Amino acid sequence: MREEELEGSLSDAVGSRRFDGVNPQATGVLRRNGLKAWTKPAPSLYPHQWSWDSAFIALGLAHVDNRRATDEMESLFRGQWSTGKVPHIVFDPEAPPKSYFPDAERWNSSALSDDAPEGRRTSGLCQPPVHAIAVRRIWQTSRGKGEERVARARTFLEGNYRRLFSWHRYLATARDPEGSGLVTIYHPWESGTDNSPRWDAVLERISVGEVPSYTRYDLQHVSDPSHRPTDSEYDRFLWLLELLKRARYDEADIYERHPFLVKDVLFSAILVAANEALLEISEVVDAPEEDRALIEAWIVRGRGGLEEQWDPNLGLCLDRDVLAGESVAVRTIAGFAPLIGGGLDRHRLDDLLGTLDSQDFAGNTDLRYPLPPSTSPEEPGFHPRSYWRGPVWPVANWLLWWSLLRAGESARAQSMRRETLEELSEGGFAEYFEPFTGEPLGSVEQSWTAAIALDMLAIGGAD
Ligand code: 9WN
Repeated sequence: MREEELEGSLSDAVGSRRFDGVNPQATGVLRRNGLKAWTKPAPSLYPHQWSWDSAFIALGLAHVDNRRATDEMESLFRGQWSTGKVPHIVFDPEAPPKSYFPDAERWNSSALSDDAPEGRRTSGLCQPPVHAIAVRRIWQTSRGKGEERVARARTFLEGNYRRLFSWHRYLATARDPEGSGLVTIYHPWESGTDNSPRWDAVLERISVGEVPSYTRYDLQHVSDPSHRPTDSEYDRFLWLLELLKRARYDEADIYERHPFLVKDVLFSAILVAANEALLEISEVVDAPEEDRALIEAWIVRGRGGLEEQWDPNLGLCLDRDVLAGESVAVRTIAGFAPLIGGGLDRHRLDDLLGTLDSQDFAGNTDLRYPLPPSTSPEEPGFHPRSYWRGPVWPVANWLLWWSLLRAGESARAQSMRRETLEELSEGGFAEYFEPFTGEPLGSVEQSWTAAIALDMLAIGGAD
């Protein structure tokens, strides 16, 4: 199904009987996590504004409160760097002290870089660019809701188009000097799948130098430390941060000497899908023809880059370790990147669906629900309770569900939607779930879990 048809089903949004209770509960989570103009990803574990969380949150809010959805995005964009980079965290100066580490002081980005924004403290990294997809959803949900609301949405699009364009241009240039169509990340936090075994080999190669002492606060907010990355993973995360600071967050400097440079296929595929959304937005705002030509070229280049990383043996797309000059052969949900990037021929689509339905992922017979674990249970690095090493993440289900819809795979999409909503009805809006038992893990009341449920409910389907 193409996005326009999907949009058609938005306006008829038939709330499903079976999941009647989910909508008010999800709305309640977003209300409770909401601050004045933006929403915390979780009640206490994440007290600042996170980039891709905010985009998903806006996508969900678009169905219940358009004004809050636009505020969410505008507030995040106030943290945008002059290079176009949208930082992965915009810090809340009013967050309780000692509630999250690394904090604004540790990043120290405004003192180290002239590119950092004025009046806002941010991290120096970025996260996958879901933003244009959310902005398009805000536009779509305004349709048919009266002239005033459409006019407001159009003004919002006009006011934010340039920000989105410069964000995507930054990713297509500073993060892809090779012109490969694939985005280079500098840190596992940029991938959004922080401790995934995708990064193990690259991280192992790095010798960790002296890291100024630190205290982790994240472990206070989960019921069991095994849900979160280990201390040794944190030492590596913090060491990479020190190196980025030494480079004063300068892209050329980082590219020359940083030990973690990886072409992330999931990030790159999200950029392709976001560029499709940006193309539609560019039409609404009547952007210059040369912008549109560039966006179209980024889409083609991005899809080409993903195809280059296809691994026929695993039936998945693989990240590329730039420094080692090789692909990272680990089976994780990131391997479905080409499905998210879209525009596939039947043959490649069937390859991916075959892998999705296999014992490696959603076809694994021991699963509580037929939903893809973040890492394949067949991988040596798999761990069913540890964060991105195995648990099922509803937000990843959303990405696959939405991509299946766009690919015209409505039966599979329906199943992904139904099973996700079942899992949430049973376990609440947890950050992630144990794949074999459905036990909720990580933070409770995670905002993006609630947000994707709202989007799935609004788009509807036969339950
Ligand atoms: C580090 C906020 C973020 C998500 C990431 C998820 C986790 C942070 C952390 O939480 O990362 O950025 O402290 O673990 O991995 O995807 O954006 O929900």
